[in-house]
Amino acid sequence: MTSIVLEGPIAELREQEIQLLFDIAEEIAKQGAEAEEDRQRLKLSASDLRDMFFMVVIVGEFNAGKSTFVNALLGDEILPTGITPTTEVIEIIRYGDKSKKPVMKEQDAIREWTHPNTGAPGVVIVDTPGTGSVFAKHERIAKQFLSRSDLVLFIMSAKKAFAQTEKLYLELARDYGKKIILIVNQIDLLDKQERKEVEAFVRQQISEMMNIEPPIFTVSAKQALQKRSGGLFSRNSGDDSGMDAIRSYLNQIFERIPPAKQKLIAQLDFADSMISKYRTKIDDRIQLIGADQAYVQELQEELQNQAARLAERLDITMQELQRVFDELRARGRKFIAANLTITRSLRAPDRNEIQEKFEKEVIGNAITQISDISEEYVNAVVDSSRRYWRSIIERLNKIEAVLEQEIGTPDAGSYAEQRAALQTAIAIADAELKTYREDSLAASLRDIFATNLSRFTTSITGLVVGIFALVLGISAAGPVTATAIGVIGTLVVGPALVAGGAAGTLLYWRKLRQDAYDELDARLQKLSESYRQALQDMTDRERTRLLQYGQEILSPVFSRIEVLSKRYQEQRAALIQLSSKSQKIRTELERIQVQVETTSEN
Ligand SMILES: Nc1nc2c(ncn2[C@@H]2O[C@H](COP(=O)(O)OP(=O)(O)OP(=O)(O)O)[C@@H](O)[C@H]2O)c(=O)[nH]1
Ligand SMILES: [Mg+2]
Repeated sequence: MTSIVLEGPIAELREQEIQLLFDIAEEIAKQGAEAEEDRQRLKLSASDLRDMFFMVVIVGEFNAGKSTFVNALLGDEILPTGITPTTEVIEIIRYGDKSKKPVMKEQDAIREWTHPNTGAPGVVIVDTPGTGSVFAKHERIAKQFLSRSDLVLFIMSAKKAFAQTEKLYLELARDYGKKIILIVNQIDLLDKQERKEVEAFVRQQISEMMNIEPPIFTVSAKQALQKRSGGLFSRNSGDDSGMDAIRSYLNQIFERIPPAKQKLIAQLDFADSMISKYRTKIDDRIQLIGADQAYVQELQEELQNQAARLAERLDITMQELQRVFDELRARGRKFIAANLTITRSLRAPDRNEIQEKFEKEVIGNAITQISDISEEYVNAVVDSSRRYWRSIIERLNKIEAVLEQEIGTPDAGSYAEQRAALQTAIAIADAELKTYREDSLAASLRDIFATNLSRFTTSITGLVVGIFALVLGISAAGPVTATAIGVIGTLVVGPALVAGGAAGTLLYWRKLRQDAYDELDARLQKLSESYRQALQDMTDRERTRLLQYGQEILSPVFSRIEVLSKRYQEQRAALIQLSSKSQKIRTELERIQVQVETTSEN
């Protein structure tokens, strides 16, 4: 096999470029199966760089005249041509002795020839089965050669320009960053006017559809072949087939920059196209995951806000309750001051009358107020919790929708896990939401409050009535409550009653009232405490529920998203680094003068 031996700086650059191609292949391996094809291409490119031949690949629709064109370039009719789909294998023509027999390779998918007219040592011409032909079984290999190519000659028939499959191959070549030359063949079948029209049409189509502007040539491969002017780079054969213009263009390409350097540049272009392809992919993912993270942040903030709102709301409620209790206290004191007096005691009031009076004047509508306020709080908590859980579910669903776009990517595995975790999170949030529907929270609190209140009413009226009964000796109205006896007994009754005398009596009554005030305060304090406690407990339970959900259910979901995001950032950084390596090689490559020596080896 003939190959180019490189020496000096360009040999060093070749090594760097081979390394770069391998590094890219390794980096994109992280993208899993979807990158497998590209990885193979990169490795092939690297090994092509070792062989160091410049590969000119001919592609186009079947019957466009590709094989005829190659024969015309060689000035030798070695490849089969015909009006039916003809080329069945990839035909590789290397530089070398023509007398060698062609060799079949790669399970008969490739046939290798040698011919002295490939143009220069190191230049290889590759003819492919036509796109859209019955031999598309070799399509995969044809595409492989397209990706390895250093120069693509795209042949179209003047009679049938721009078939669908042609467009696909052109796009592929463009996306690989290949240098493309477009050749409109069979122009002998058109008159002068038609040629112009076809050329204009092709130029317009390729610029509009592909957004590229490759050089376009028109040719009659058939006529060129008849002239038998051989050699890729032979000039001025003097035929009017259009082949001369193509040859001189190719000559220019190689004169300006020798094949070895072109090869390095072409493969560097390919490397760059791979880097940018995967950068786009990763950037897209970073954007997606960024959306996830934004939702996640919103969720976490929402969680904090919700807890803070609960605390705030509880404060306001407690203030409202306190006002009611304060009023209750003021009325209670007034009642005691007005009724627990010597004058009043002389009138010997009826026990039921006192109880009624106390309930009417002191308790009044406090019970309704208290239960209204607390009920309002419970309802507010239930409402906002409901809203909260609904918004959690909605946001989680959004994240799930984002994740769904990621299914089928190499990270599908971790996304599947992520989704499972999310679904669990959603199910739990759903269940939480349901608990409010059953309204058990409000009901249980209402029970607690009802019990508290009735206990209070009973005990405070019992206390007051008991004091009156004991002091005024109206126990005939009914039994004095044990509580009242207990309180009064230990506090004042005994010693005061014994004291006697006018001053003693006054003192006694003052002390009695003071004790009654204290007792009222203490009981109110206890009641208000029990309210605060019940509301606080409920609020705490709610907060715990939120925080626990945050820690146990949401955190794992979030941390996985963060891990993914970090991974993507790393991948992006790695690609950026590879890109700057490539840039460095390119700069070096453009600077050096290439010393090319050729040798033959086998
Ligand atoms: N008139 C005319 N016919 C041509 C020209 N070039 C090729 N042909 C004819 O077109 C037919 C197809 O040519 P091929 O070279 O086999 O075409 P191909 O693109 O290699 O076709 P596949 O191998 O099937 O993909 C043959 O009959 C050729 O003789 C040309 O410039 N003018
Ligand atoms: Mg052919």
